[in-house]
Formats: sequence, structure tokens, C-alpha cells
Amino acid sequence: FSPDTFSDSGGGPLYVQLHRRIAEAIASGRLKPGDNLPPEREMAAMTGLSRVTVRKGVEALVGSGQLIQKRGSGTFVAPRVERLEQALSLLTSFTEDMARRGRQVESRWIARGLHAPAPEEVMALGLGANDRVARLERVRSSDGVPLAIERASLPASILPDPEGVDRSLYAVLEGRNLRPVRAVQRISAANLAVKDADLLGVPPGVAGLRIERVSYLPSGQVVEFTRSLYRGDAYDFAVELKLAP
Ligand code: 16G
Repeated sequence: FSPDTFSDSGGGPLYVQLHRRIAEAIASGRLKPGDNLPPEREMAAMTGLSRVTVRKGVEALVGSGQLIQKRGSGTFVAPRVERLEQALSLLTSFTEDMARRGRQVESRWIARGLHAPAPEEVMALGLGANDRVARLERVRSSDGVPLAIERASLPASILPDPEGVDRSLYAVLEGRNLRPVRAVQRISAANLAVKDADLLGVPPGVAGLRIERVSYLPSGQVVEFTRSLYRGDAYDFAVELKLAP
């Protein structure tokens, strides 16, 4: 990024020119995922641009998700995510979905325990006045890339020991003959709030998908009410449609 590549005449505002140069360097592979960008002061010296201009150009790339800023350690080229196609018609678990793709699963626990239910949990799970709820909150990652935040609520009568779930919730339920056989799922658009974006390693405000799943036993009893946030830049949901009768 030598100073002579930026021009006052033509090429648009200087910060846009810097934005374009960095985006091109990422696209061509000169800057690779994980590479650390020099501090603002050094970039200003390298380019002959003011620090304000450098900051604006970098902020624009952070906003579009191409760069990530980590407090205390600087600015990095964001990891590239490979988009995953996820079928919507099968009642599978995250662990099964990843195993089918030959991918490793890592889950980071945010919370796991028994609680008094919130009103929406009472409604969704059909709980009684004194019933408790098991809550499992995890960041689900695959091959080192965080993909989704899942907040599952189950009646304590189904899962009295949430700490007993280590890897796969569905595997635990299956082992107890409580695997759901039917589910209703809703998907809506969401811009990720700062806290959730941080957990997923993406810039705040980027597009996410909010997914709600309510799943049932053959008896009709609700097994889980799960609210998830999936990364919009990582998932394509696909479903086969048939001609209406
Ligand atoms: C899926 C389900 C989630 C379920 C989880 C169990 C969606 C949106 N969510 O991710 O409802 O609790 O699988 O996964 O599909 P596990 O068996 O790997 O713990």
C-alpha cells in the first residue's frame, strides 16, 4: 500500500480507495485469513493517509465482515467460512448433521442447569405451576468455526440432569427412549446483537437466522423448545417442494 497508489483526483474518497485495496488483497490471497493488519498508526505512515481515513476504511471492512477487530490484539483478516447446505425436512441433531459431512463438532457451554421456567417456556413446553426447566446454552462450532448459538429448554421431567449432556443432546435422549420424532421449526431473520455476534466471532449487526424448534415425542409430549441463532454467512437452508394437491 504505497502512498502513490492513492489519488486525490478520481477513484473516490480516500477511505473507499483504501477499503478497495484491502478487499482486493484479501480476494487475491495476498492477505490471508488470520493475518494481522498493522496498527492504524503504521498503516497511516505506510499509505500516506491520515489516521482518520485509515480508521474509516478499516471500519468499513469490519462492518462487512472481512476484517475482525479483537480488543487488545488488533485487526485480523476474518476466517473464510464455507457455506453449509442444511436440509429442512429431516429431524436431525447438530452432531449428526456434522458427522454426515465428516466434520468435527465442538460445543462451548454458556449455561447448563435447572431453573424456574420463563413464561414462554411454560407456554411452549406445556409446563405446570411447579415444573422446572432444563436449560442448555451452547455455541456450536465445527472444525474451529463457530456456526450457531443454541438455547434449548426441556421439561425437567424429560431431562432432570442437564449436566449429564456432554456432547449430543439427541444422543442422550435417544439412550433414554425420549428422542423426538416430529418437530415444528420457524426461521426468521435477525441482525446479531453485540453479545451474540461476539460469541459467533462476527461483527455486530450482521445477518443471522433465528430458528425456533419445538419437538415432540410420539405421544405428543413436547421434548424441547430450542431457540437458536445461526450465522447467515454460513448456512443455506434447503427444502424439496412438491406440487400442491
Ligand atoms: C439441532 C437443533 C436443536 C437440537 C440440537 C441437538 C436446529 C435449529 N436445532 O441443532 O433443536 O437441540 O440439534 O444437537 O436444527 P446435539 O444432539 O448435537 O446436541
